[in-house]
Amino acid sequence: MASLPIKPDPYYQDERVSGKRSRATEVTGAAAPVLSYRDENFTDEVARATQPAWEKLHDLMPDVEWLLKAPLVHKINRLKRERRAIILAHNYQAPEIFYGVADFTGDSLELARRAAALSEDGAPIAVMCGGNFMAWTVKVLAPARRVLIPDVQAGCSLAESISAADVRLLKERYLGAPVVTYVNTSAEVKAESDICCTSANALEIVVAAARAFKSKRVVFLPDHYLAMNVAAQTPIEIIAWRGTCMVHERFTVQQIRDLREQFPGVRVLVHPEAPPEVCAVADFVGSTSGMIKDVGLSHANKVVMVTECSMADNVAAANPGVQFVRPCVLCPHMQRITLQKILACLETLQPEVKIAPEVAARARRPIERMLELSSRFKSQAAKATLD
Ligand code: CIZ
Repeated sequence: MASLPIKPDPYYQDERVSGKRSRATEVTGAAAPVLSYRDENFTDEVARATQPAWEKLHDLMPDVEWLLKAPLVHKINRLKRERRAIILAHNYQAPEIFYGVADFTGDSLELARRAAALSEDGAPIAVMCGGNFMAWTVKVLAPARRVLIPDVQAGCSLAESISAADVRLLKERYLGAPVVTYVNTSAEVKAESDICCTSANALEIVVAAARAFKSKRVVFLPDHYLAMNVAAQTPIEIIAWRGTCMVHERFTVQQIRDLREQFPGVRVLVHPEAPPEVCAVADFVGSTSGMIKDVGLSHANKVVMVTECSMADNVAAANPGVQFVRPCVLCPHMQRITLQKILACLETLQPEVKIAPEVAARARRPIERMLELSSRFKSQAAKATLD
């Protein structure tokens, strides 16, 4: 695998911003304690309306935190209905957003698909709770819809590592090689790319792109570790960029060894944005959606989630009875999205995502190619299962 010079990542932060946590808590699934406290914000109506979310969240946060958050959840849900808005929340969003206000949850591919499939008349406004690149993707796929993002600064260290000019230079240098671009990029970078991929379909897309371009090599942008993890599974030469995810790059093999020693028999799930040596000691390597499926399919009763903290919390809440060990790292960008900002965004209908129409039109093609191919992979897999 060839790789290109390291670019400084302007978003790189240290422990003060991107906190590391490690917890081994069991989400019991027992009924949520009834909260008898009432004040002018936490009223009977709020308590009743937010009870379903509290049932999911009570093992993850203290009562006093919910008393402050539930009134906001209630206000957001009311305003959302009035505005006929939909709230999309990425798997990395905080549990009160994921379980409290989201209409759709999932990885960026699932959310983009959802947004594209919904009629713009029925849901003219989409609020994207996730990274700004996810909101750009929604806007690219549904240009007539008003797309809002509660905090435009919710970026991504991967997206910030590469510009459209970098991609143009790469295309000149590796003439004829298809450019496969991870979804964690700007619309401008996507516009220069041949096809997009997510962590759920990176290998299949690389293989399909090499075949379509009759090329023995593929330029894969911008995640260096994801590129290395793909390169380990195919003879295709991968030309990689030097971007990294500031969350997943921080996990180490030693950490996994220590966890295995502390929790014998634990099933270790690792995201492919983690370094290859960490992936090598995992029981399962996959995207956020892949991890969620693995928890259900493996029937493991002790699981280590090697990923972002909120993602691990959300999966734990959905799987009572499984003991989750969460040696997680907080994504400071995802943490920028808060209930207060979602409410403000619905009140003011700002900040709205705008993309120059010519950039959007060019960025749409590689995303649509990916969506088309990944539905083909899905139907082939379904057919293989039936056969
Ligand atoms: O595609 C996504 O949503 C990302 C960024 C990661 C994943 O594994 O789902």
